[in-house]
This record gives sequence, structure tokens and C-alpha cells, in this order.
Amino acid sequence: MKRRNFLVAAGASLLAGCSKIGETQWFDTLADTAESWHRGLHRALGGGRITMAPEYSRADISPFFRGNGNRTVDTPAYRAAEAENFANWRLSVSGLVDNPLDLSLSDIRALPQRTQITRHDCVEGWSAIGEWTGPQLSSILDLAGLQSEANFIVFRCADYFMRGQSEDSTRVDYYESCDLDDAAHPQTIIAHQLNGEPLPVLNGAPLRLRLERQLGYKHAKYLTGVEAVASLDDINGGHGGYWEDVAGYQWYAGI
Ligand SMILES: Nc1nc2c(c(=O)[nH]1)N[C@H]1C(S)=C(S)[C@@H](COP(=O)(O)O)O[C@H]1N2
Ligand SMILES: [Mo]
Repeated sequence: MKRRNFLVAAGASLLAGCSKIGETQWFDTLADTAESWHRGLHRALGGGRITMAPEYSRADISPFFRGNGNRTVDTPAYRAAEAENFANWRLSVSGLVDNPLDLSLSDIRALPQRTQITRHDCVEGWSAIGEWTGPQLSSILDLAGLQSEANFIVFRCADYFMRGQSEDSTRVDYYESCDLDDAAHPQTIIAHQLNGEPLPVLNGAPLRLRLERQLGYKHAKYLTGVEAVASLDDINGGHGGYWEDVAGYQWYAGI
């Protein structure tokens, strides 16, 4: 099954499961499977409604949206990109898709846009409210044609942290991931604007993920690629994200 419109397809297959085998048996079978399907199931059983993160009004916007983690990217390539106002920045869409894409910022701006005023919560104990604009991740995945083997979306970033002691230290790239349920969520967007202005370098210029039902570290900044994969096991440390790999943070960081 192609997941060209994968939200609808997922709903249809859940209904098909219901009518074929008894609802209880169906529930037990799915409840034993992966954590991600488990959560999807609970949402589906709740009347098929999607839980939305709270949205705020313009008056609630924080006067300054602080930067956290990396506040720029320490590479010659990024400095060059910044100097030309990110005119040649690309977002690659790769992995388990029918049509791999290489999107420019104008391609991204030409897609239908969503603007949302949401609260960002960082595990370090601060929050900020900002207005984010960008296309929904689902429209990008629909263009690329997600294949049925895909279970997760991995977000690749331009920045990195150095880990380990002085001369033994190694470069570890920042990355993140989510399941298809969150990838399909209406508030999951690839933002190129904060408060009506192009995304500042501090906050991930020129593109960053907004994954509104999860904590701050999931919102990957300095996005270079979106990759559909079947499993997270072979991606970097295998835990689905930079902080998950190096510090044992939860992969599903629900708020
Ligand atoms: N690429 C990248 N994305 C990242 C980080 C980072 O260091 N690098 N930090 C994360 C953390 S912990 C938080 S709280 C938010 C901070 O976003 P902000 O800099 O816009 O406040 O970005 C997240 N995404
Ligand atoms: Mo954070």
C-alpha cells in the first residue's frame, strides 16, 4: 500500500482490522506491538480525533525567543550559506520515498503554509511562545510519496557537538526523529519563519522542525534533510536522536 495520503490510509487500515477480527482480539494484538503503534491506536480509539497542542494569540508571544543548544553552526559551509542569506539552502527528502526531493527555500515557501502560535518547553526548565510558519511535513511527504515500509521520519541537521576529551573528541551530528503519527499531525511543520520574519540563526535558520506535542529537543534546527526509514536501530546511536543517544533522553518526549 502506498501512503500517498498516509493519514487517510492509516485510518482505513485500522477500520479494516476492526471488521475482520473481533475488536478485543485486534486490540490485544496491536497493544503488544511497538510503542509507536500503541500510541496511534489509543488516539484512533478515542474517536479518531487528533490531539492538538494549545495555540495562543499574538498578545502571548514572548518578546524574545531565546536560543538553546547550538545557536549557530560552526562550519565553513554554514557561514557561507549565512553570508548569502541561505539562497542555495536545500532540504533533501530521501529514504523510503517514491520521489526523492531536493527542495529550495522557494519550493518550501510555495507549498501551502501553516502559521501557529505555540509554547516551546525545554527540559532545562524554560518556555517561550512564538509564531511559526511553514509547510506541513505531511504535504512534503505526500509530494515525495512515502512507501509502505516507512515507519519513522529522521531529521538531519547541519550542526554537531564535540563529544569526549580534547584530542580524542569526535564530532557527533545533531538529529531527531518521529513516528508517522506525529509526521502526519497538522501542527508538525517545517518552519522558515518565526514571528513573521525569516528564522533567525539562533533559532535554526533557515529551516527547523516544529513538533508541537513534544519537548524542545525534538524540534530539530538547521534542517538539511528529511529521511523516511523503517527502523531507527541503524541510525547513529540507534535511539532516534542526539540527546536520546548521548544522554538517554526519552525518544517520545510528549508534553
Ligand atoms: N540542530 C539542533 N536542533 C536543536 C538543538 C540543537 O542544539 N541543534 N537544541 C534543541 C533544544 S534542547 C531546544 S530547547 C530547542 C531550542 O530551540 P531555540 O534555539 O529556537 O530556542 O532546539 C532543539 N533543537
Ligand atoms: Mo531543550
